[in-house]
Amino acid sequence: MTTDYRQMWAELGIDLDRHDELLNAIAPIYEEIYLSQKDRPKGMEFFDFVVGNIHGIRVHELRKHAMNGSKVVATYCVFVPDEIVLAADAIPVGLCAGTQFSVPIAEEVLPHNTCALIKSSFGFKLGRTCPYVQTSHLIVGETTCDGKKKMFEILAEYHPIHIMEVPNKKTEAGRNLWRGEVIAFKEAIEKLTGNEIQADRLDQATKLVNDRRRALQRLYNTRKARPVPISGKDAMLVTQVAFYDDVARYVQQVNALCEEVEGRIAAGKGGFPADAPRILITGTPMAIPNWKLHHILETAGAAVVCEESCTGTRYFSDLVPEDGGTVERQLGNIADRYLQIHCACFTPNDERLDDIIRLGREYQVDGVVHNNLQFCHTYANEAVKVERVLAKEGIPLLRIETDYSNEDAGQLRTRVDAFLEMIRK
Ligand code: BJ8
Repeated sequence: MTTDYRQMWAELGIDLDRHDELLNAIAPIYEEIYLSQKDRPKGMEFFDFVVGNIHGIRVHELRKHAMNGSKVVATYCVFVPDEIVLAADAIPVGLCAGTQFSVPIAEEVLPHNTCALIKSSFGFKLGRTCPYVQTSHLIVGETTCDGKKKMFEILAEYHPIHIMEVPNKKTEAGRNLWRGEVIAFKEAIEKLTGNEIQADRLDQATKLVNDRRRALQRLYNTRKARPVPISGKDAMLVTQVAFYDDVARYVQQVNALCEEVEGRIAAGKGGFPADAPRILITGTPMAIPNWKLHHILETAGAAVVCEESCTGTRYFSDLVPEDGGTVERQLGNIADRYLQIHCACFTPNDERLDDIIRLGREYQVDGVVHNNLQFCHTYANEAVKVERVLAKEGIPLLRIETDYSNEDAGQLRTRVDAFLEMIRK
């Protein structure tokens, strides 16, 4: 892969030596974490191929699109409505933000005590190691947390940025503010692309993005079965790839995978023994290639059956109504749906607590792991309430605070082993 696309990466301004180091580091990790799993669904081959070519084929597609005069819009948060970007004939793409590799580069500028997700994403731009950001014409940031908000101010010195203001409260005033932000975003995208968004295009884009949500809902439903027919690692990878891939192709691949996995359920076939402890992970998102916690849990004998996070259920659980008909009405539908995301940036955010309990029951979990990126204060504080509601429900909880490095892997393993032992008693 490094030889095939070198010319393209050089043209994108990528630091080739550093980039080689990054790709060379990811390949063996993927091999160890993913390819070593036994009896995986055949449908995972597509996702292995996507990761194996993560900076190649898809970037090439985006670049071709850009060379034809179209635009690529990069995002860091599930609050940014892909529907609007697609309706203007632009392509949305979620940016790399899940590796320790880019953290030290970011720390040359940003404070050390900033969450790894923020540092990783900033480090990719600063170190010129992410071809997605290099291909994009606009980064869309948001005001979800203070660290990101201030990082975007600095990132704006390196790349064109549009910021969406996300309200702190889901009140009527908050809803109106957010509706205004969605309209402003639509106008910014129209200005960027030179395309005025039409009602039929917005309706089509809504249907397409809903298809992606429906496919992921279908996949997650299979994880409710006992034995669970697909590993948590694989299921999460499928969600992670959603942020990069062409939407229509992705929907087709996920549905094909679901068909196969549903066949496994019918045959009583699972990736884990039926009595493997079933774990729900909740908390901060896990961007590619952050697979650490799933790997530790599943190699310790647990089955991760659900993720309540933005690389999990928060990404796809609610559909946008498909009854638009006018641009104005559909923008309202979009704004209202996105405001249903239960991110810890809201106060109060009790709906997330309800979600955790509901998902715990639906997926018949034996325990919950609260995954917190170090220095993420919103999720760390909300974990106090998560702990209380789970205690009331009698569901064991393990609170983890970690980053992207592997330094704490041994310690995490010990804590996970003790947690699973307690569950098994
Ligand atoms: S909607 S969870 S994707 S903001 S982990 S950068 S909150 S300090 S990622 Fe998120 Fe959107 Fe919310 Fe989802 Fe800040 Fe916390 Fe870091 Fe975070």
